[in-house]
Amino acid sequence: MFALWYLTFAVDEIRKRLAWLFSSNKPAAPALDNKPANPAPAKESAPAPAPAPAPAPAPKPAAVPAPKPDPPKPAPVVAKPTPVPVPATVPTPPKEEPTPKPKAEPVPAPVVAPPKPSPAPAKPSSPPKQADKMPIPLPKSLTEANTNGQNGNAANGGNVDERVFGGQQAEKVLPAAKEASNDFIKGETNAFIQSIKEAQQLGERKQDTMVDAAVLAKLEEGYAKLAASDSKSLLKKYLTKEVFDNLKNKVTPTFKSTLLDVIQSGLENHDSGVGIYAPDAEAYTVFADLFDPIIEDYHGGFKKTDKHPASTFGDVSTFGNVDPTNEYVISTRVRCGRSMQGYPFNPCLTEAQYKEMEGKVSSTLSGLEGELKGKFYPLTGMEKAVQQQLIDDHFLFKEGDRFLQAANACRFWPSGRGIYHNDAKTFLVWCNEEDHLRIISMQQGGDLGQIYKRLVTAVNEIEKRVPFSHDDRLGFLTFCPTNLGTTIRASVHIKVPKLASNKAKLEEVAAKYNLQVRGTRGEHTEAEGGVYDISNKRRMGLTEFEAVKEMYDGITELIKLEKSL
Ligand code: ADP
Ligand code: CIR
Repeated sequence: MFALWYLTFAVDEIRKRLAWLFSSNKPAAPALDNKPANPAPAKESAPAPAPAPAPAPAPKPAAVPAPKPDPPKPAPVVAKPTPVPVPATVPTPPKEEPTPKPKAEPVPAPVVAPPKPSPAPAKPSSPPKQADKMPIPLPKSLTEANTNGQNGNAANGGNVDERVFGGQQAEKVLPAAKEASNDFIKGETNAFIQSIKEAQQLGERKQDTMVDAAVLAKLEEGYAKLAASDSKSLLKKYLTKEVFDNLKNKVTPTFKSTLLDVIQSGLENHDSGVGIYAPDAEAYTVFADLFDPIIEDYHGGFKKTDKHPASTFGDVSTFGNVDPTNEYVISTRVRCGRSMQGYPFNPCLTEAQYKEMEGKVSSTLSGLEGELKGKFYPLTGMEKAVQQQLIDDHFLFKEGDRFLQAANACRFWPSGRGIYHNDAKTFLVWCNEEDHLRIISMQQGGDLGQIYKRLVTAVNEIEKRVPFSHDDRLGFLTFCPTNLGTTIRASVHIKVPKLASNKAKLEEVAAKYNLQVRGTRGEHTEAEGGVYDISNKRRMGLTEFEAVKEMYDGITELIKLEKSL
């Protein structure tokens, strides 16, 4: 009778502990709104020149709670030095605790050195989801006592044996009954421990593929609003309900980036042209159902089965002056983007990494000679007037880009951001704005040949010193899918008043030659004084040489047309 009572008691006790164990592991109910208590300044609709130097922007609790903890598994997609397979930039385990992934900061700003990729951090995003990372704890009574055959700590509640047989009660127990019960309990306990371990493993596996409730709620809400909007973005065009449902629970293996990390810029900015970014290189694979059709649409037919050609700058002395009579073209610029191996994209970078990268870029560029010789200017500490002048003169990236901010790409601004340029400002390198590096060659007039030659020389020199992320299919890896492949944007600032008298017509004609029209201060800006920025649109599925030629040929045709009107 007594033995039976003990057995019942003991089994019941174990059940209770098991229940506690599982309930204690449930992810804390995530707040539906992850925004920080002090929400960052409302989204600016324009690059509004950031005023005050803004002290370290308080991490804005990303719109997305994505915790991005340590990067454990070998990401399938990892960036390789130059020629590499699918994955991309990848990381090494985060060096520091994931910091909150602030969403966007207003104020902006600088660079670094030698190759050697450094450890990649975890994705600092919103409040680290503790529940995701914490292994399910075993009750002390089970881990210590039952597994070791020793008594647990009574102060902590003691283990089952102690609570059943300990103290006064134990003395009243018949030795045989105690032994029988003990064996039974131990057997049951071992089975429980085994099942708990299995549950832990299952839980950990699940955490790799599950998205928490707060992210899902934001996704559902954002998707519904986008679907009901008149947005012309490629995001809206290709994020069908089917694709959305298929992707909403996925996360990237290393940084745990979610669909929200990918699309939140387009969800917050319905006037986006594209609307998505890759928070980390693996996102291009995990969220391929969305990236692939957008890439195909933007890059003029680059299919998911296509492979980007090998990097080919071709004969740099091929191009001449795109406007020999100097009547239309004010200035010409060719840029390319590069991501440093071993570092993820903006949303996953820690502040320490930003600074480390800046150091590497700065020291690497300090080794350049001749026409490329220059100096690195960190944004941190740069006088506002100097910064604004550089922006006004089209040398420096603007500040407060709401599309980038919404994508969590402006965290820790201006830390790690900066610009390198030679004295003539014909060769420049942006550090850690949208991409890790933007390598730029530009000058007044239309001498594309000279500008391209300078760019190619610079890229070759820098590539000797820094390993960049490259994928066999996608080419050079960048944060925005519009820049993949060659990453080349060759543009002219041009005045074609007759053609531009009808902006829609200008865009239509430009599109015929695969050209894109932007405003004077770049993307998402208006033309000032009739000056348009016209450049090659596609960057994938063709070589660097062909991308530049596309601009050269197209502008030549536009000038002919302007002359004929
Ligand atoms: P990107 O994507 O190439 O970095 P943006 O559209 O953001 O381009 O423009 C960045 C800066 O480069 C802007 O200040 C823009 O005016 C300037 N820019 C682009 N093309 C030219 C050009 N041909 N001549 C002078 N400035 C240019
Ligand atoms: C948009 O969707 O309009 C912005 N996210 C910009 C997209 C393309 N431009 C870019 O800088 N690569």
